[in-house]
Amino acid sequence: MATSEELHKRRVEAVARGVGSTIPAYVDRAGGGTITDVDGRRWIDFAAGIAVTNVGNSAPRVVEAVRAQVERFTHTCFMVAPYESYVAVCEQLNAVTPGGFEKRSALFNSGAEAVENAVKIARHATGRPAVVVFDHAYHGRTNLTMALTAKNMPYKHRFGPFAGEVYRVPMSYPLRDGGLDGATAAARSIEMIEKQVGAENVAALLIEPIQGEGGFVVPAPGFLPALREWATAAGVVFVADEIQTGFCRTGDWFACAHEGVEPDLVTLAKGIAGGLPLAAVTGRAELMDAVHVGGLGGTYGGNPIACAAALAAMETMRELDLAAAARRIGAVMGERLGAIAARDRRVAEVRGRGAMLAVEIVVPGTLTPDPAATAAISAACHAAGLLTLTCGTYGNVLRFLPPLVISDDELAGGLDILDAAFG
Ligand code: PLZ
Repeated sequence: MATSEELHKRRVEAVARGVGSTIPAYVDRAGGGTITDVDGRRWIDFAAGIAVTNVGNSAPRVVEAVRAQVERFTHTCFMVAPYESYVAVCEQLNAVTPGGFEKRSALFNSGAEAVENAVKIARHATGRPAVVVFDHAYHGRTNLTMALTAKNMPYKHRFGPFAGEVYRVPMSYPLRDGGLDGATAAARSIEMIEKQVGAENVAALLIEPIQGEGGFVVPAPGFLPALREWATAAGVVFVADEIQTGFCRTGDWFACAHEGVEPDLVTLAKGIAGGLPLAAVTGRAELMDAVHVGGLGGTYGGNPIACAAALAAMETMRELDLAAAARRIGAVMGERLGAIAARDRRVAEVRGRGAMLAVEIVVPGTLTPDPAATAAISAACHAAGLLTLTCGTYGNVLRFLPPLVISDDELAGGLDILDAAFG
């Protein structure tokens, strides 16, 4: 087998430079909480492929379901010749997402595509043009979702012009907004919408209940409920982007549930299918069904292999109670991160929920972001055998997203490496 170094040489000659990788090691196999490269080096996995392999890599039920489906048929296109698993995935999503009302779902391939479709549905159903998003938001890399995403580098730089009718308002970011309470932070955002856009022009308010790429920003309690309440009164479709927070990651099936918020539409991807590409929009039947027949779709949306994987992944989440596992992981991680924060003044804050935790790194005694220190700590983790990711508008957040099936030993081992990386 070629070595990672040899593969990297080939990659540089074959793969476009614009596609980056966190580590220069090439994967041979991955499972549970570990990734092994072609040279036999191992990393404890605190990335889960960016919050995708919540059920673990090659989870047994997923492997079995995919294998069985591949042998029956690989693709007919649901828009041409439909099949049961697509319907079954939609039934389950309608049942597990927050909100007791009648729902419908539609399936797509990627998170960005789900977000695009949520906006299409909200615009079609309301007849209004504007979409409101937040500072630090991340919603994808397609043209519309680049417009919805906040951060220029690397996501938007020189890729414009961008789609119109997108308006950005402040996020509740307790560390950086002087600790505004949720209701006050929401009032500030709402006033900006009403003054600068006009509620009657707004089709959708789109928000990550805990921001992912933007820095694992957890809004102050009350922020999401206040926005939800305003959206209801204003006839605005409240869209929760649960692409990173979803499928047990935060200790509940969906992050909105922690504050009892019921979105009109939810965008889903990542954790939904144990690593196979699948995404969805789930929401109120009257909004979803407002769109004319043929108005939603795509060649591969709800591919049968991905649907089989999703059914198996959701079964695994129920069987192993991965929401409870995420809460346990969060308790263990939170304690260790708290101890690091207590001794290292570069840690401004430990935040997140369940198995979606992060630390924000600053110049001690200030709130000045320190992306260089963040990158150095992350690099030390990689060198010592722990795969960590960074995020944040300022590149100064170290985030931890282990698979929810990680063993106690792997989790403890990973936290030991992290602890040592802080020095
Ligand atoms: N919405 C909340 O987190 C994807 C992006 C990685 P796709 N986040 C990882 C990168 O650098 O491209 C994401 C997300 C939220 C939407 C998306 C987009 O999902 O499946 O990557 O299109």
